[in-house]
Amino acid sequence: MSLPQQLQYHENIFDTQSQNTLFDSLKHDIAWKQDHIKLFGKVHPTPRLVAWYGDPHCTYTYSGVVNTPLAWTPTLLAIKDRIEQLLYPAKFNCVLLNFYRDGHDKMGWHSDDEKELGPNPSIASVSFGATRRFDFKHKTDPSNKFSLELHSGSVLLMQGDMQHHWLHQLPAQKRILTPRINLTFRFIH
Ligand SMILES: O=C(O)CCC(=O)C(=O)O
Ligand SMILES: [Mn+2]
Repeated sequence: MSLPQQLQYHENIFDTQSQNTLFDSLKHDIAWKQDHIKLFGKVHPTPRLVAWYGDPHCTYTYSGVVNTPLAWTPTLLAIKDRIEQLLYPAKFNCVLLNFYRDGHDKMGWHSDDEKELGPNPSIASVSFGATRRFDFKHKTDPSNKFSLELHSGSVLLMQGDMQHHWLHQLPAQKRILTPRINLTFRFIH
């Protein structure tokens, strides 16, 4: 399948041993927290754990929650350096981390179109742990859709007008019993 030109998928950017080491250090060192969302007046825990790191000015409103970034850790800086080298001249100044404990955890349809990201954001999505499916659906033609398998050690770059025209989701896959960590590196203006 050919990908839209605003997408690049790179596999094995981190070798197997680095994938394992990075997964473990992120699992233990990141300040994971449980967010909540309000749906029809009822408060629900979001079906994943999250964390927000970056340069000090990078406050970010996500699903109605204002997030102040925690300071970069050496592990996060090392991953960011590798991604910036791969995607040169792209630069990132913050990262949203998601911890999917098993295949019940998920993220629903959305675009990364928060105004802090500017009109055509470049977003680099790094995965460690379980392989999960990632779905895209065109906003005005929902029959136009496709999926990717995001493997451990991979980097998916979404750029250009991708967020204007497409939604994405990480669906539940209830047979998956093992965890996955995803990092989306972003640039806040
Ligand atoms: O977990 C993923 O692969 C996607 C995460 C995502 O879309 C986001 O953080 O905005
Ligand atoms: Mn997203």
